Amino acid sequence: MSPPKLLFAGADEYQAMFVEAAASLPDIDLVPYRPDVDLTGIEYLLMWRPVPGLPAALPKLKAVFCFGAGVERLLANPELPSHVPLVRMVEPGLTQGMTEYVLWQTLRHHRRIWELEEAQAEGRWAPHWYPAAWERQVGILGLGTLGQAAAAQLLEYGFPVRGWSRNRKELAGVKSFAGDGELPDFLRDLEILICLLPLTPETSGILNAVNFARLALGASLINVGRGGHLVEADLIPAIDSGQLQAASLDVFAQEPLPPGHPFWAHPRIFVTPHNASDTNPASGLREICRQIRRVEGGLPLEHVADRGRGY
Ligand code: NDP
Ligand code: OXD
Repeated sequence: MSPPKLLFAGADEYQAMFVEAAASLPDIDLVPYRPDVDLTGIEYLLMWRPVPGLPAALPKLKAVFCFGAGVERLLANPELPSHVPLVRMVEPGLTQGMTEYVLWQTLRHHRRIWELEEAQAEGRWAPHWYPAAWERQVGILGLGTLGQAAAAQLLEYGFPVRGWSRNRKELAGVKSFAGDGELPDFLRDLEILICLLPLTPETSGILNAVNFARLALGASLINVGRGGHLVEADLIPAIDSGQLQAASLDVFAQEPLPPGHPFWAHPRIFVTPHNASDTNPASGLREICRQIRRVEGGLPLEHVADRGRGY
């Protein structure tokens, strides 16, 4: 029997890498998407940006795998049939990449690396003081797959970690806050705030001036969730007033970040191109194969997005 066909309509720049990784996987027949591709017999779809007309052209579709962990764009696509499950990407490569980014940026803010870089650029020998990791309050908005992995890594490095989620968590070493009512207590006096939330109507705009004012004076922001979490107009005034010392932003209201946007040139804003973490072709496809085997074996899919919750 021939293996199930998986149509790759993920990020175009990754297509060749996925085709290569799929060549060694006997469980699937990966079909790269092109407008003229033969769609006969496609049962599974790997998708990132909605492609007009695509789900409708696939009458045998059993599941859509989102190319990333954030499903807000695909959930908002009216062309996605309500009976077809949408699966969030949960795979070790994506988790590893995010854990690295969060640790890297947390250490950058903890040690105020930019002061050393500025001093070197000016040829100044300028040692500076920094607290011990265990004296630095770090908080993660969103304690899901990625937030939990980041929390575990930060704990390893000695940072005290708080987390905020809808439902309270029992995670060794993490102080858990749950629901809107506990958000102010979660934020109070935090020195490094990391956003790893999904974008939903409830979380949109959560990184705003009111919440910045609840943090410790001179706190840092790391936004790796979505651009829509940040009220962009509130950020530079918060940094310029000293409420925040700096920010690392991987995601933006408009991507690519437009030329001339004030974030590009601000000395206390570190910009990365929505690249904190990406699905790894080999481990991502292995995970999709595992899920397809579940479906073909009559088992339920895992990590199915909940359309009501929006993530
Ligand atoms: P999960 O679905 O596993 O976790 C989401 C977390 O957010 C859960 O802990 C959930 O709470 C919490 N949450 C959702 N809504 C609320 C709310 N209204 N109030 C409080 N907590 C809330 O997602 P992942 O960890 O896999 O991914 C998180 C996000 O990271 C993605 O949606 C995406 O936007 C972003 N991302 C960014 C990448 C990048 O490169 N920049 C790469 C990958 C992901 P509960 O546990 O109680 O349900
Ligand atoms: C994701 C992303 O959602 O890359 O996985 O942003």
